[in-house]
Amino acid sequence: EFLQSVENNMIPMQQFFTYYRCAIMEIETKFRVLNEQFSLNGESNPIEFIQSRIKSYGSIFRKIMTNHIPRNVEAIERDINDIAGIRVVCSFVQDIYRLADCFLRQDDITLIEKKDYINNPKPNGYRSLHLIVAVPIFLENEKRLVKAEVQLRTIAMDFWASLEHKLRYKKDLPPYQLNLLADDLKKCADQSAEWDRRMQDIKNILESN
Ligand code: 0O2
Repeated sequence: EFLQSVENNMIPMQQFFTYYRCAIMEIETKFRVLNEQFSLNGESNPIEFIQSRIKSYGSIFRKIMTNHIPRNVEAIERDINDIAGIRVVCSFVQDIYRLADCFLRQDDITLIEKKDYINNPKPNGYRSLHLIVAVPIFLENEKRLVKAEVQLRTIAMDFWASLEHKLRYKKDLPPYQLNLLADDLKKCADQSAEWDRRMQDIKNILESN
């Protein structure tokens, strides 16, 4: 049904997803270039790894249903920000903000929204810096602005989020057990935030001497 709604709006499915794949390529390259440049300055590479994904049909369709998004291409492009998702994982929190600043200063990147869940974690303990951006992609006869969600996190934040993600989809446990696990995960989130702070402090001391 979702496929049909996109096809009916004249953008063949393959082309629709190609735009987002191109946006991912552009953004990944920008972060890889920054990673190289930081190492030229005599610093170690700030990025541990980058993971990118195109949102699945099922997941796009669920969002259409839960957020009551009209089933046409314009609405899907306008209302779903994370069809293209790029996750940049670093060791240290300060590198996240530095990379985000360098990326956002580039004159072809338009910031649509910034959500700082590092300084303002979600109540469950989730931390990451989210940037919703638009990036131009250059095709044979047109330039197209494509939206993407960039998530920047530390290894510790990423480790936590992947475990918490499993809990979110675990519906077959009794509620009391889910609550206990959620409480435990919140404690782990607080401890990992503390760990990130201490590791950063140690790095700063090592670099200042
Ligand atoms: P998936 O499976 O990772 O794609 P929006 O996406 O804008 O409609 P919201 O909540 O305003 O909804 O956006 P937000 O807070 O920026 O979160 C979007 C994405 O961040 C999520 O995508 C997750 O990848 C991640 N995220 C946000 N909160 C949490 C959390 O509490 N735990 C974990 N593990 N990840 C989180 P999706 O589409 O929900 O999921």
